[in-house]
Amino acid sequence: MSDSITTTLHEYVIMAFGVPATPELLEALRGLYGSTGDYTVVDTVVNNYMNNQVATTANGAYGLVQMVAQNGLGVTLNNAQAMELTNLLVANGIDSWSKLFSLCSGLDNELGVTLSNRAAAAESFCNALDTTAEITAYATPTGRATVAGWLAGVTHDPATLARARTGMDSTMHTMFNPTTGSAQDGYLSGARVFSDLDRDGIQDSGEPSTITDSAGNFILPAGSYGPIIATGGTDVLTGLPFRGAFTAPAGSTVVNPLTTLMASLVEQGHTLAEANSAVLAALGLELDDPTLTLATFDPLANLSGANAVAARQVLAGCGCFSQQYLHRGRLGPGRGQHPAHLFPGVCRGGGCSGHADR
Ligand SMILES: [Ca+2]
Ligand SMILES: [Ca+2]
Repeated sequence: MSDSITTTLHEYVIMAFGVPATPELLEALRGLYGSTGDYTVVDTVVNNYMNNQVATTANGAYGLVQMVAQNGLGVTLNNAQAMELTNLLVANGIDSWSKLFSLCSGLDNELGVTLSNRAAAAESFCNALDTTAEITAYATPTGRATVAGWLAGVTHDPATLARARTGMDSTMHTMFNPTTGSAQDGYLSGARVFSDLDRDGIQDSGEPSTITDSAGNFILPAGSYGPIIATGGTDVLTGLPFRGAFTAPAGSTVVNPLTTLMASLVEQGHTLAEANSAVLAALGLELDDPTLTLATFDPLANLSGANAVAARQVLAGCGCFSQQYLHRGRLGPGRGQHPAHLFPGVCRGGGCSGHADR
């Protein structure tokens, strides 16, 4: 169910906890609302909970104001600012936690949009949290920290909400399970693979990383829910060093030139399904198995059997992009290239057929 009450309750839970409500918590809060038809009981719960936290939080009340601003609005306040804001709020009659929550919930500026976008992402998460395994994983400290990081990536920018919602079930799977996959031009051995949690194209400290084995396989730990980037290593088909960088949308099980195109589209706010269709259409490809996408289809593993034709077509597409763009550095992460600009003419006409059998 999506209505203004649900949205408001999600906003309140985000401000208090920094993570989405579980279906169970949301239902409990809706029950409190339903018992009165207004927020009086919910407000009492909010005030009791937050007042209990004051004693246990560093910096007391203004430490909690800092937390609410960070969790809900994405605003970082230093101690002095938090103290000043707290005094200002109280001086203006915002003298209870429920009044503060209500004030934040009603903001109609960028900060308010951040909070409502986070509530929308939280609602998607809450709706997708529907198996015992997911609920159990979310109840662990690591699970909650992972999801808090995911939610903190949502701002007033609608693209951040679209990205957070993209493939919610597979996003959730990646949050709570290791990601296994393979890096490929030919398979890339000894390549560095990392999860770009903050999506800046650079491997930062704290971002999970690993090195591919001799067959190009990698395992990233649970919580690696950002785009996957592979650099370096050796192409085991040619024996040549790989000097480029490939990217794949979060949750992918392959990283290759075509996932790089998909990742670029997803980064612009397209869904995984849209990105998959766009790349397939641009290259005139069709996957025989409709449950697969380019983010999960391993062409090198399908060179014989039912998917052989598709596999050869995908490799042909990979080869074309490798040759014409990636190796010239025109499609590196952070280059800001729109894949649509790269599509016309590629893989049509001369110069490409030779890659089909590589
Ligand atoms: Ca689920
Ligand atoms: Ca990064």
